[in-house]
Amino acid sequence: MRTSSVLGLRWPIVVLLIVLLIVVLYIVINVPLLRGPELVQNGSFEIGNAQSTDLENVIGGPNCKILCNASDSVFNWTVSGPGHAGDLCLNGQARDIMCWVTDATGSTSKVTAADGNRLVALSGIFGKPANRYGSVSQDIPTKPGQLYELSFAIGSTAKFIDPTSTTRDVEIRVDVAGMTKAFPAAQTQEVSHWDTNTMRFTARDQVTTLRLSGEPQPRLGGSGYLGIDNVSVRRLCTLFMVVWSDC
Ligand SMILES: [Ca+2]
Repeated sequence: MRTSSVLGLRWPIVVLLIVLLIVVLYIVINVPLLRGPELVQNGSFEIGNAQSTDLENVIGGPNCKILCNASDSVFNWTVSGPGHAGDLCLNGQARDIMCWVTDATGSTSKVTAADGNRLVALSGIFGKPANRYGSVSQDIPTKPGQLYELSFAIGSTAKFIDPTSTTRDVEIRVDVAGMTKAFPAAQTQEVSHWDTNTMRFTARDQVTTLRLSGEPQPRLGGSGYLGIDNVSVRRLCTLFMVVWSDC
């Protein structure tokens, strides 16, 4: 008895190949792709006024510029924070809300940048509780309904633990497009350790505010150095969307 065949293949094998082809095609057209320009300006914190000013001085050695609340030293970013209790800049704003490391390569702290030669330590330079760490935020252009991917690096270290704290468990909280998500800093034995984290969000407005804040992990209440660098937001499209909607 003869068995039906296509190109010499038995029908069950032909059906299996067709199913596999459909599955592969489905996966390929639905794989998310990063598209379009970088939407975060100065995401690596490389650009700004790195000189000492009347308000904000650069401390040599760690090469840290001590920022006041609402400082304009780091271009494109809005910086804020409560700083240290009772410690104010000459303009009356909170002092040491965070530390902008202006030359990581030459820093005596040996904390390196994740990208380039500069980074921000949301913890500031003088030890303080993590509930007084700073935030960086930026408005980025978005399209309502469009999917985006945020990526950023969190820096941690085995050094610089606040002596008044018994733990170093800190995190960066992201607030974007109505979403909030916390990313713990890694425990490390290294002097300078970076982890890249990603998060996807769907824009609701034509301008989306991205905010990254240093804070203690809720149950642990830690303290210590908390770095941030290399912040990026790109549009995210599937191949299907690229072909059919020019995403
Ligand atoms: Ca950088």
